Amino acid sequence: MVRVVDSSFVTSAAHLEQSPDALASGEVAFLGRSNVGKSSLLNSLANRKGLAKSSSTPGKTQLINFFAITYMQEQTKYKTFFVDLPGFGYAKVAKALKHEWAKNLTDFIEKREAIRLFVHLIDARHPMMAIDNEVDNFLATIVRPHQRLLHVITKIDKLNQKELNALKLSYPGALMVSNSNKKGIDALNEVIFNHLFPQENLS
Ligand SMILES: Nc1nc2c(ncn2[C@@H]2O[C@H](COP(=O)(O)OP(=O)(O)OP(=O)(O)O)[C@@H](O)[C@H]2O)c(=O)[nH]1
Ligand SMILES: [Mg+2]
Repeated sequence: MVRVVDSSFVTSAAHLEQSPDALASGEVAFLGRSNVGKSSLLNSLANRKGLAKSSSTPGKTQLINFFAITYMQEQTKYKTFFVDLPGFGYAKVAKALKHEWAKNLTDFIEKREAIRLFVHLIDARHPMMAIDNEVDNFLATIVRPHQRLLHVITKIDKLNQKELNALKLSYPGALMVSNSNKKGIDALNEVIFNHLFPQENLS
C-alpha cells in the first residue's frame, strides 16, 4: 500500500507567476466550491492535521498553496506537490476582488502545465450544482492530454447508503471520501499515486 511519509508547506502564490518550479512528477490540484473540504482532504491524504488550514467559515484558503508530498511504496520514495486552491463561489467577497480572484484562479488552472491531476471536490449534499457543472465544462475545454480530471465526493458521512447509491449514478467513476471518518482516503491516495507514477515507467 502506498502512503505519505513526509509533507511540508512550500509556498503561497497569489497568481501563476509566483508558483515554484515544478517537479518532474508534476502536481495535483484540489479545486471545488468554498467549504467543500479541500484543505481537510489534503490533510487527510497527508495524514497530518493542520498542514493546510481548514475552517468552518467559507473562504479560508485565499492563496494558491503548494505542499511537498513524499509518497513511499516498497521502500522507494516519490515526490510531488499538492496544490490547495481557494474555493470558488464564495459569496462574501467584494465584487472587484471576486473578479480578480476568479481571474487568478482560472489563469492558474489553465496555464499551469505541471498539473497532472485535477481533483474536483463535490459536496455529497449538494450534487450537480450549476457552478460545479460550469467548472467541469471549463476544465473540459482546457485539459491537456497529460492531464486528468477526477471527481471526489466529500462529506459522505452526512449521507445514508441509499443516498450514496443514488449519488454514484450522478458521478460515475467518482471516488467517495469522508475526512471525518477517513473513509476512502487510502483508495484516493492509490489513485493519485498510480496516476503520477505509473508502474510501467519505473526502471
Ligand atoms: N462532516 C464532514 N465535514 C467536513 C469534511 N471535510 C471537511 N469538513 C468540514 O468542512 C469545513 C470546511 O473544510 P475546509 O477543508 O476548510 O474546506 P475548503 O474547501 O478548504 O474551504 P475554502 O478554503 O474556504 O475554499 C470544515 O468545518 C471541515 O471540518 C467531511 O468529510 N465531513
Ligand atoms: Mg481551504
